[in-house]
Amino acid sequence: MDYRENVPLYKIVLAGDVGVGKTSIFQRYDKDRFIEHDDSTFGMDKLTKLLTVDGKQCKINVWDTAGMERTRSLTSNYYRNAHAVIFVYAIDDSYSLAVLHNWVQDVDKDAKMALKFLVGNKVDLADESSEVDKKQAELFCKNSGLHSQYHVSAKTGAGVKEMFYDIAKLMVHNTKAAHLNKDVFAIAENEDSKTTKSSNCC
Ligand SMILES: Nc1nc2c(ncn2[C@@H]2O[C@H](COP(=O)(O)OP(=O)(O)O)[C@@H](O)[C@H]2O)c(=O)[nH]1
Ligand SMILES: [Mg+2]
Repeated sequence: MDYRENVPLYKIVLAGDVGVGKTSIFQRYDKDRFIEHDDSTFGMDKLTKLLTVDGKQCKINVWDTAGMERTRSLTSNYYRNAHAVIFVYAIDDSYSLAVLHNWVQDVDKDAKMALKFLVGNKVDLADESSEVDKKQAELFCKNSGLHSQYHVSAKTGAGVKEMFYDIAKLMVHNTKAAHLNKDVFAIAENEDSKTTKSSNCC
């Protein structure tokens, strides 16, 4: 489908420390699979999905860091024109939540218009090794101006699809998001030939 058709496209980027599960969330959403791996440079790139939200079609363009956060080489281009940023921490690692304030600062600089979300990944480990309690996460959301929070497991798939759908729904109803669209269309057209792309309708 051509991006110039009248289907809004929303850029959603994943942010957060190495090892929290960004690539795994991306893959779970992309291909509904989980690949156990130890190599944190293992990374994906971008995907596009077509969704129908409240009877309206939209596309979401999800970006993964592809391991660039390891060398702190994430450029402002990564965040530029993002409609939404999902800050990921792992529920078994309280440090991964603590460091997110650095990421929020970058986003506030490079993607001022973006809506910000928090997601606690690895909820499948909640019984054995949960380190972050609900209150801590809530406080972080409040102090950092985040819109809302989710809990998911890339391993089991719990909550992943629902999170992206919910964010897409917020984008569809967010009038500010419409202003960014022209630029994101251009990015998507440029990237189209070299990205991981799938178009699944939910
Ligand atoms: N138990 C569990 N492990 C996960 C989950 N998501 C990712 N992992 C593991 O966490 C490690 C880091 O995942 P990765 O997706 O590479 O994180 P990234 O560096 O943020 O992209 C890998 O060993 C994954 O197998 C999850 O939901 N549950
Ligand atoms: Mg990764």
